[in-house]
Amino acid sequence: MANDVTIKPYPGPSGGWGSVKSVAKHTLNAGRLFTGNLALLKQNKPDGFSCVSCSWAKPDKPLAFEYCENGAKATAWETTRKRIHQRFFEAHTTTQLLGWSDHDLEARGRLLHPMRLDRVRDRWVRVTWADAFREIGTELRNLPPKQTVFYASGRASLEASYMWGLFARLYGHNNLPDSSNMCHESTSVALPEAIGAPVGTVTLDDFKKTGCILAFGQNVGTNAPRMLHPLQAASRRGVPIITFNPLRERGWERFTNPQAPVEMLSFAETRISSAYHQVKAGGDIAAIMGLCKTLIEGDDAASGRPWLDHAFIAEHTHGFEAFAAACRAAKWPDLEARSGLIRTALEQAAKTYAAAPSAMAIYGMGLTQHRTGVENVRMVMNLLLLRGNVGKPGAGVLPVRGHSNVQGQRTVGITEKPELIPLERLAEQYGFEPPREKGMNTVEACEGIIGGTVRAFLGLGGNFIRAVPETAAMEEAWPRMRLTVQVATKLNRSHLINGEVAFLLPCLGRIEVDEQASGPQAVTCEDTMAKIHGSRGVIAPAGANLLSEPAIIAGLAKAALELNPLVPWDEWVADYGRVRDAIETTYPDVFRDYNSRVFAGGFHRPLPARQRQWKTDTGSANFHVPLSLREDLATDLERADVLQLITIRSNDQFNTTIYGYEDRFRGVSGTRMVVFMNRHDAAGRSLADGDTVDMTTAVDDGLTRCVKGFRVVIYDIPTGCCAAYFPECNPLIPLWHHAERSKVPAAKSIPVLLHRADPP
Ligand SMILES: Nc1nc2c(c(=O)[nH]1)N[C@H]1C(S)=C(S)[C@@H](COP(=O)(O)OP(=O)(O)OC[C@H]3O[C@@H](n4cnc5c(=O)[nH]c(N)nc54)[C@H](O)[C@@H]3O)O[C@H]1N2
Ligand SMILES: Nc1nc2c(c(=O)[nH]1)N[C@H]1C(S)=C(S)[C@@H](COP(=O)(O)OP(=O)(O)OC[C@H]3O[C@@H](n4cnc5c(=O)[nH]c(N)nc54)[C@H](O)[C@@H]3O)O[C@H]1N2
Ligand SMILES: [Mo]
Repeated sequence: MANDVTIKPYPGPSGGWGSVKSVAKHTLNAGRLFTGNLALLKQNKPDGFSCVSCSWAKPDKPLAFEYCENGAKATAWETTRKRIHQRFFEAHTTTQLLGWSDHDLEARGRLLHPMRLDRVRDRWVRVTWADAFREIGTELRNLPPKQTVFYASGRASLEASYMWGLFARLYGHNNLPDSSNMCHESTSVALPEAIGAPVGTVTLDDFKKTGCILAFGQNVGTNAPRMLHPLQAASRRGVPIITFNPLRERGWERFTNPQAPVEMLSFAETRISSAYHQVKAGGDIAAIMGLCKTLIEGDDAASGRPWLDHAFIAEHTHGFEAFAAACRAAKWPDLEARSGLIRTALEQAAKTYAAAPSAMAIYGMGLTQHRTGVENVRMVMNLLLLRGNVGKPGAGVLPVRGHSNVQGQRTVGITEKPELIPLERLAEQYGFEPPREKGMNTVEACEGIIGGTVRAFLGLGGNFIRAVPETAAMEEAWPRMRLTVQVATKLNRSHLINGEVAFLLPCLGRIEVDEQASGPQAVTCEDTMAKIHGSRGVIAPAGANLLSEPAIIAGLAKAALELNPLVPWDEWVADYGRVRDAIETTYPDVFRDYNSRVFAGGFHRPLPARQRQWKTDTGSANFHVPLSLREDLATDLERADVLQLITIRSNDQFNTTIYGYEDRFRGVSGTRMVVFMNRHDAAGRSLADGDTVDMTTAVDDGLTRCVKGFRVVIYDIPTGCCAAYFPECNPLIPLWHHAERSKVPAAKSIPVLLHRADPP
């Protein structure tokens, strides 16, 4: 429950004593001070488990404590001693539970038994695994495969993900939306076009060699805190770190390493960013255009050292002239107005970048979750290409992925795009005719659910209904589906709104020992630097009746599909090494000698762009001219009373999992119902700090979208933007408000109107 509300600026650095206190609180809350701490010693270690929080890279030589504040919270949350017993569901109908907060639902603890929804009594009722599989199998056999959706949240291992994707295709569809569709899909569209690689090119080693770091739209202190270590080291070497973010995120400002006793005892802080530019939400194209214009015109005028890497541009790129012409033609007043930054600041940033022998660009949801998400990423690539900053030491692009294996799921087949799958090989390996039509991504699945063409939804983890846009219409349409099945560790809102026939299947978490016929199993994941490594559970399972994700997928598949001797589901479950062999057969180039290499330190997936080989349509790295400097032509953003709402994560959450009500770095404690606003925007609306407002979406499509009861917090944020937390604000996002082509919901630029709430 939310407790006393305090809102006051936080003076401390990221990390530091605040982080130590927070870890202690969450470990104690989970009742896990001892075993939880022991588990932490194995976190991100070669003989231990891979953190279940973010996808940040695991170093070759891990620290004694290779975890961060938020990784520790994720471990405490999964390894909690709290359990949801059957009597809980006897005592609560799902309708009653809909009134509970996200925090309170998950805080009840781990799910223990498979359950079927009793619609008459409106309650979850315990069933056997055999009955659950049989009944779901019967339903699936009666449904048209093309009208079913198999969602995956990005946590499942490579083994489970491969089996999930194969199950979908054997069943007969490519409807495999995943959390990446709400996240880095803009990257997955933009980077292949630009450099022929779907993922980032930077490795941890590049941090040690880089001459400059540019950071756009990522919140390191909360969402990838272990990146603060290489950033701290780079800053200490004098590497300029230039950050673009509407909010002054503490992680990009300063850091105290909580694992360095001298630093802690002396309260020493390291400055992280050397320059911080509070770009307007959606202003990055204009800002980067300003940098590129400075570089190109500086180079035009240079008599001595060139500003651009001409040899690289000539040998390796395509489209430079058109891009350079667009930059020269861009007008500074437009760039300033769109970015909210002044010319001299952009010129200075460009000069710092131009002086560095190498540079890397880091980015996150602040770029991908815009209508121009794909173009934003292309602009980052333009900037890097101008100075040959790909495929050389210390240089490259670093999209910071979200879930711990979200990148890997794509690598082994979780995608709705059949062209990304070696279908011929699958056909040969398993003797079947794989479906060849494009499947549904997340937005398309939502459209199908609302429109009634999707009849069944199976979710491998996640909290789909809470994470997607258009909450009201989704919650209204969801129960019209025939079948909904959720595989989960903890109770969430997606388990309270159900299809006609519904099952909730509890699984082991990655931290738990996974005992199968051949002994305890290990799984594998791919991190944000495309490194594939092993993970072994270390603590006892939360319950004796839990199954692993591979075992659940195999159970479902066997019940729903005709027997196929070429797909040895049982043998795979008995020994996950056999799944890895199968993955290697399907993807021999990526997973060569998989079983032997992955547990001997892991291996990087081959990325031709790292060697300056460009698998693009032109055979070169491609420049791209942005279509517009504007974020959004479809909505009324130009209206003076409209603000662009950025939805953000607090320091006490992992996506829809709300650990608590403490957003330390932003100084908010005891509540999540706040909207951060610029002083002038508040004054212009006769609002003051502490006032309560409702928000509605400022679009004209016949639907009213509203969220109520947000406390105004006057904050250091550019005018024209405001910020509030995800997922509380998801009811405001129209389903059609998404990035062009990648269809990532534009959660960082929702046009909203604020209204003073009526007095109670
Ligand atoms: N502890 C914790 N760790 C996590 C998660 C979590 O919820 N909690 N989630 C995981 C997942 S799935 C993901 S995808 C990642 C998300 O990690 P991030 O990519 O950091 O995502 P957000 O928290 O949404 O923060 C986006 C940042 O972009 C900024 N921003 C917003 N709009 C703009 C813009 O127009 N331009 C620029 N330049 N900046 C902008 C915001 O101020 C904010 O700092 O983290 C992963 N790690
Ligand atoms: N407005 C707005 N919306 C957003 C975003 C935003 O920034 N703003 N971000 C988007 C992004 S980047 C993402 S990735 C999505 C996240 O969307 P999802 O991935 O769907 O959501 P999560 O909150 O990560 O899922 C949490 C649930 O996963 C289950 N779970 C946890 N561990 C396991 C496990 O090991 N196995 C299984 N089977 N289940 C498990 C638990 O039951 C838990 O309740 O949200 C998106 N939505
Ligand atoms: Mo994400």
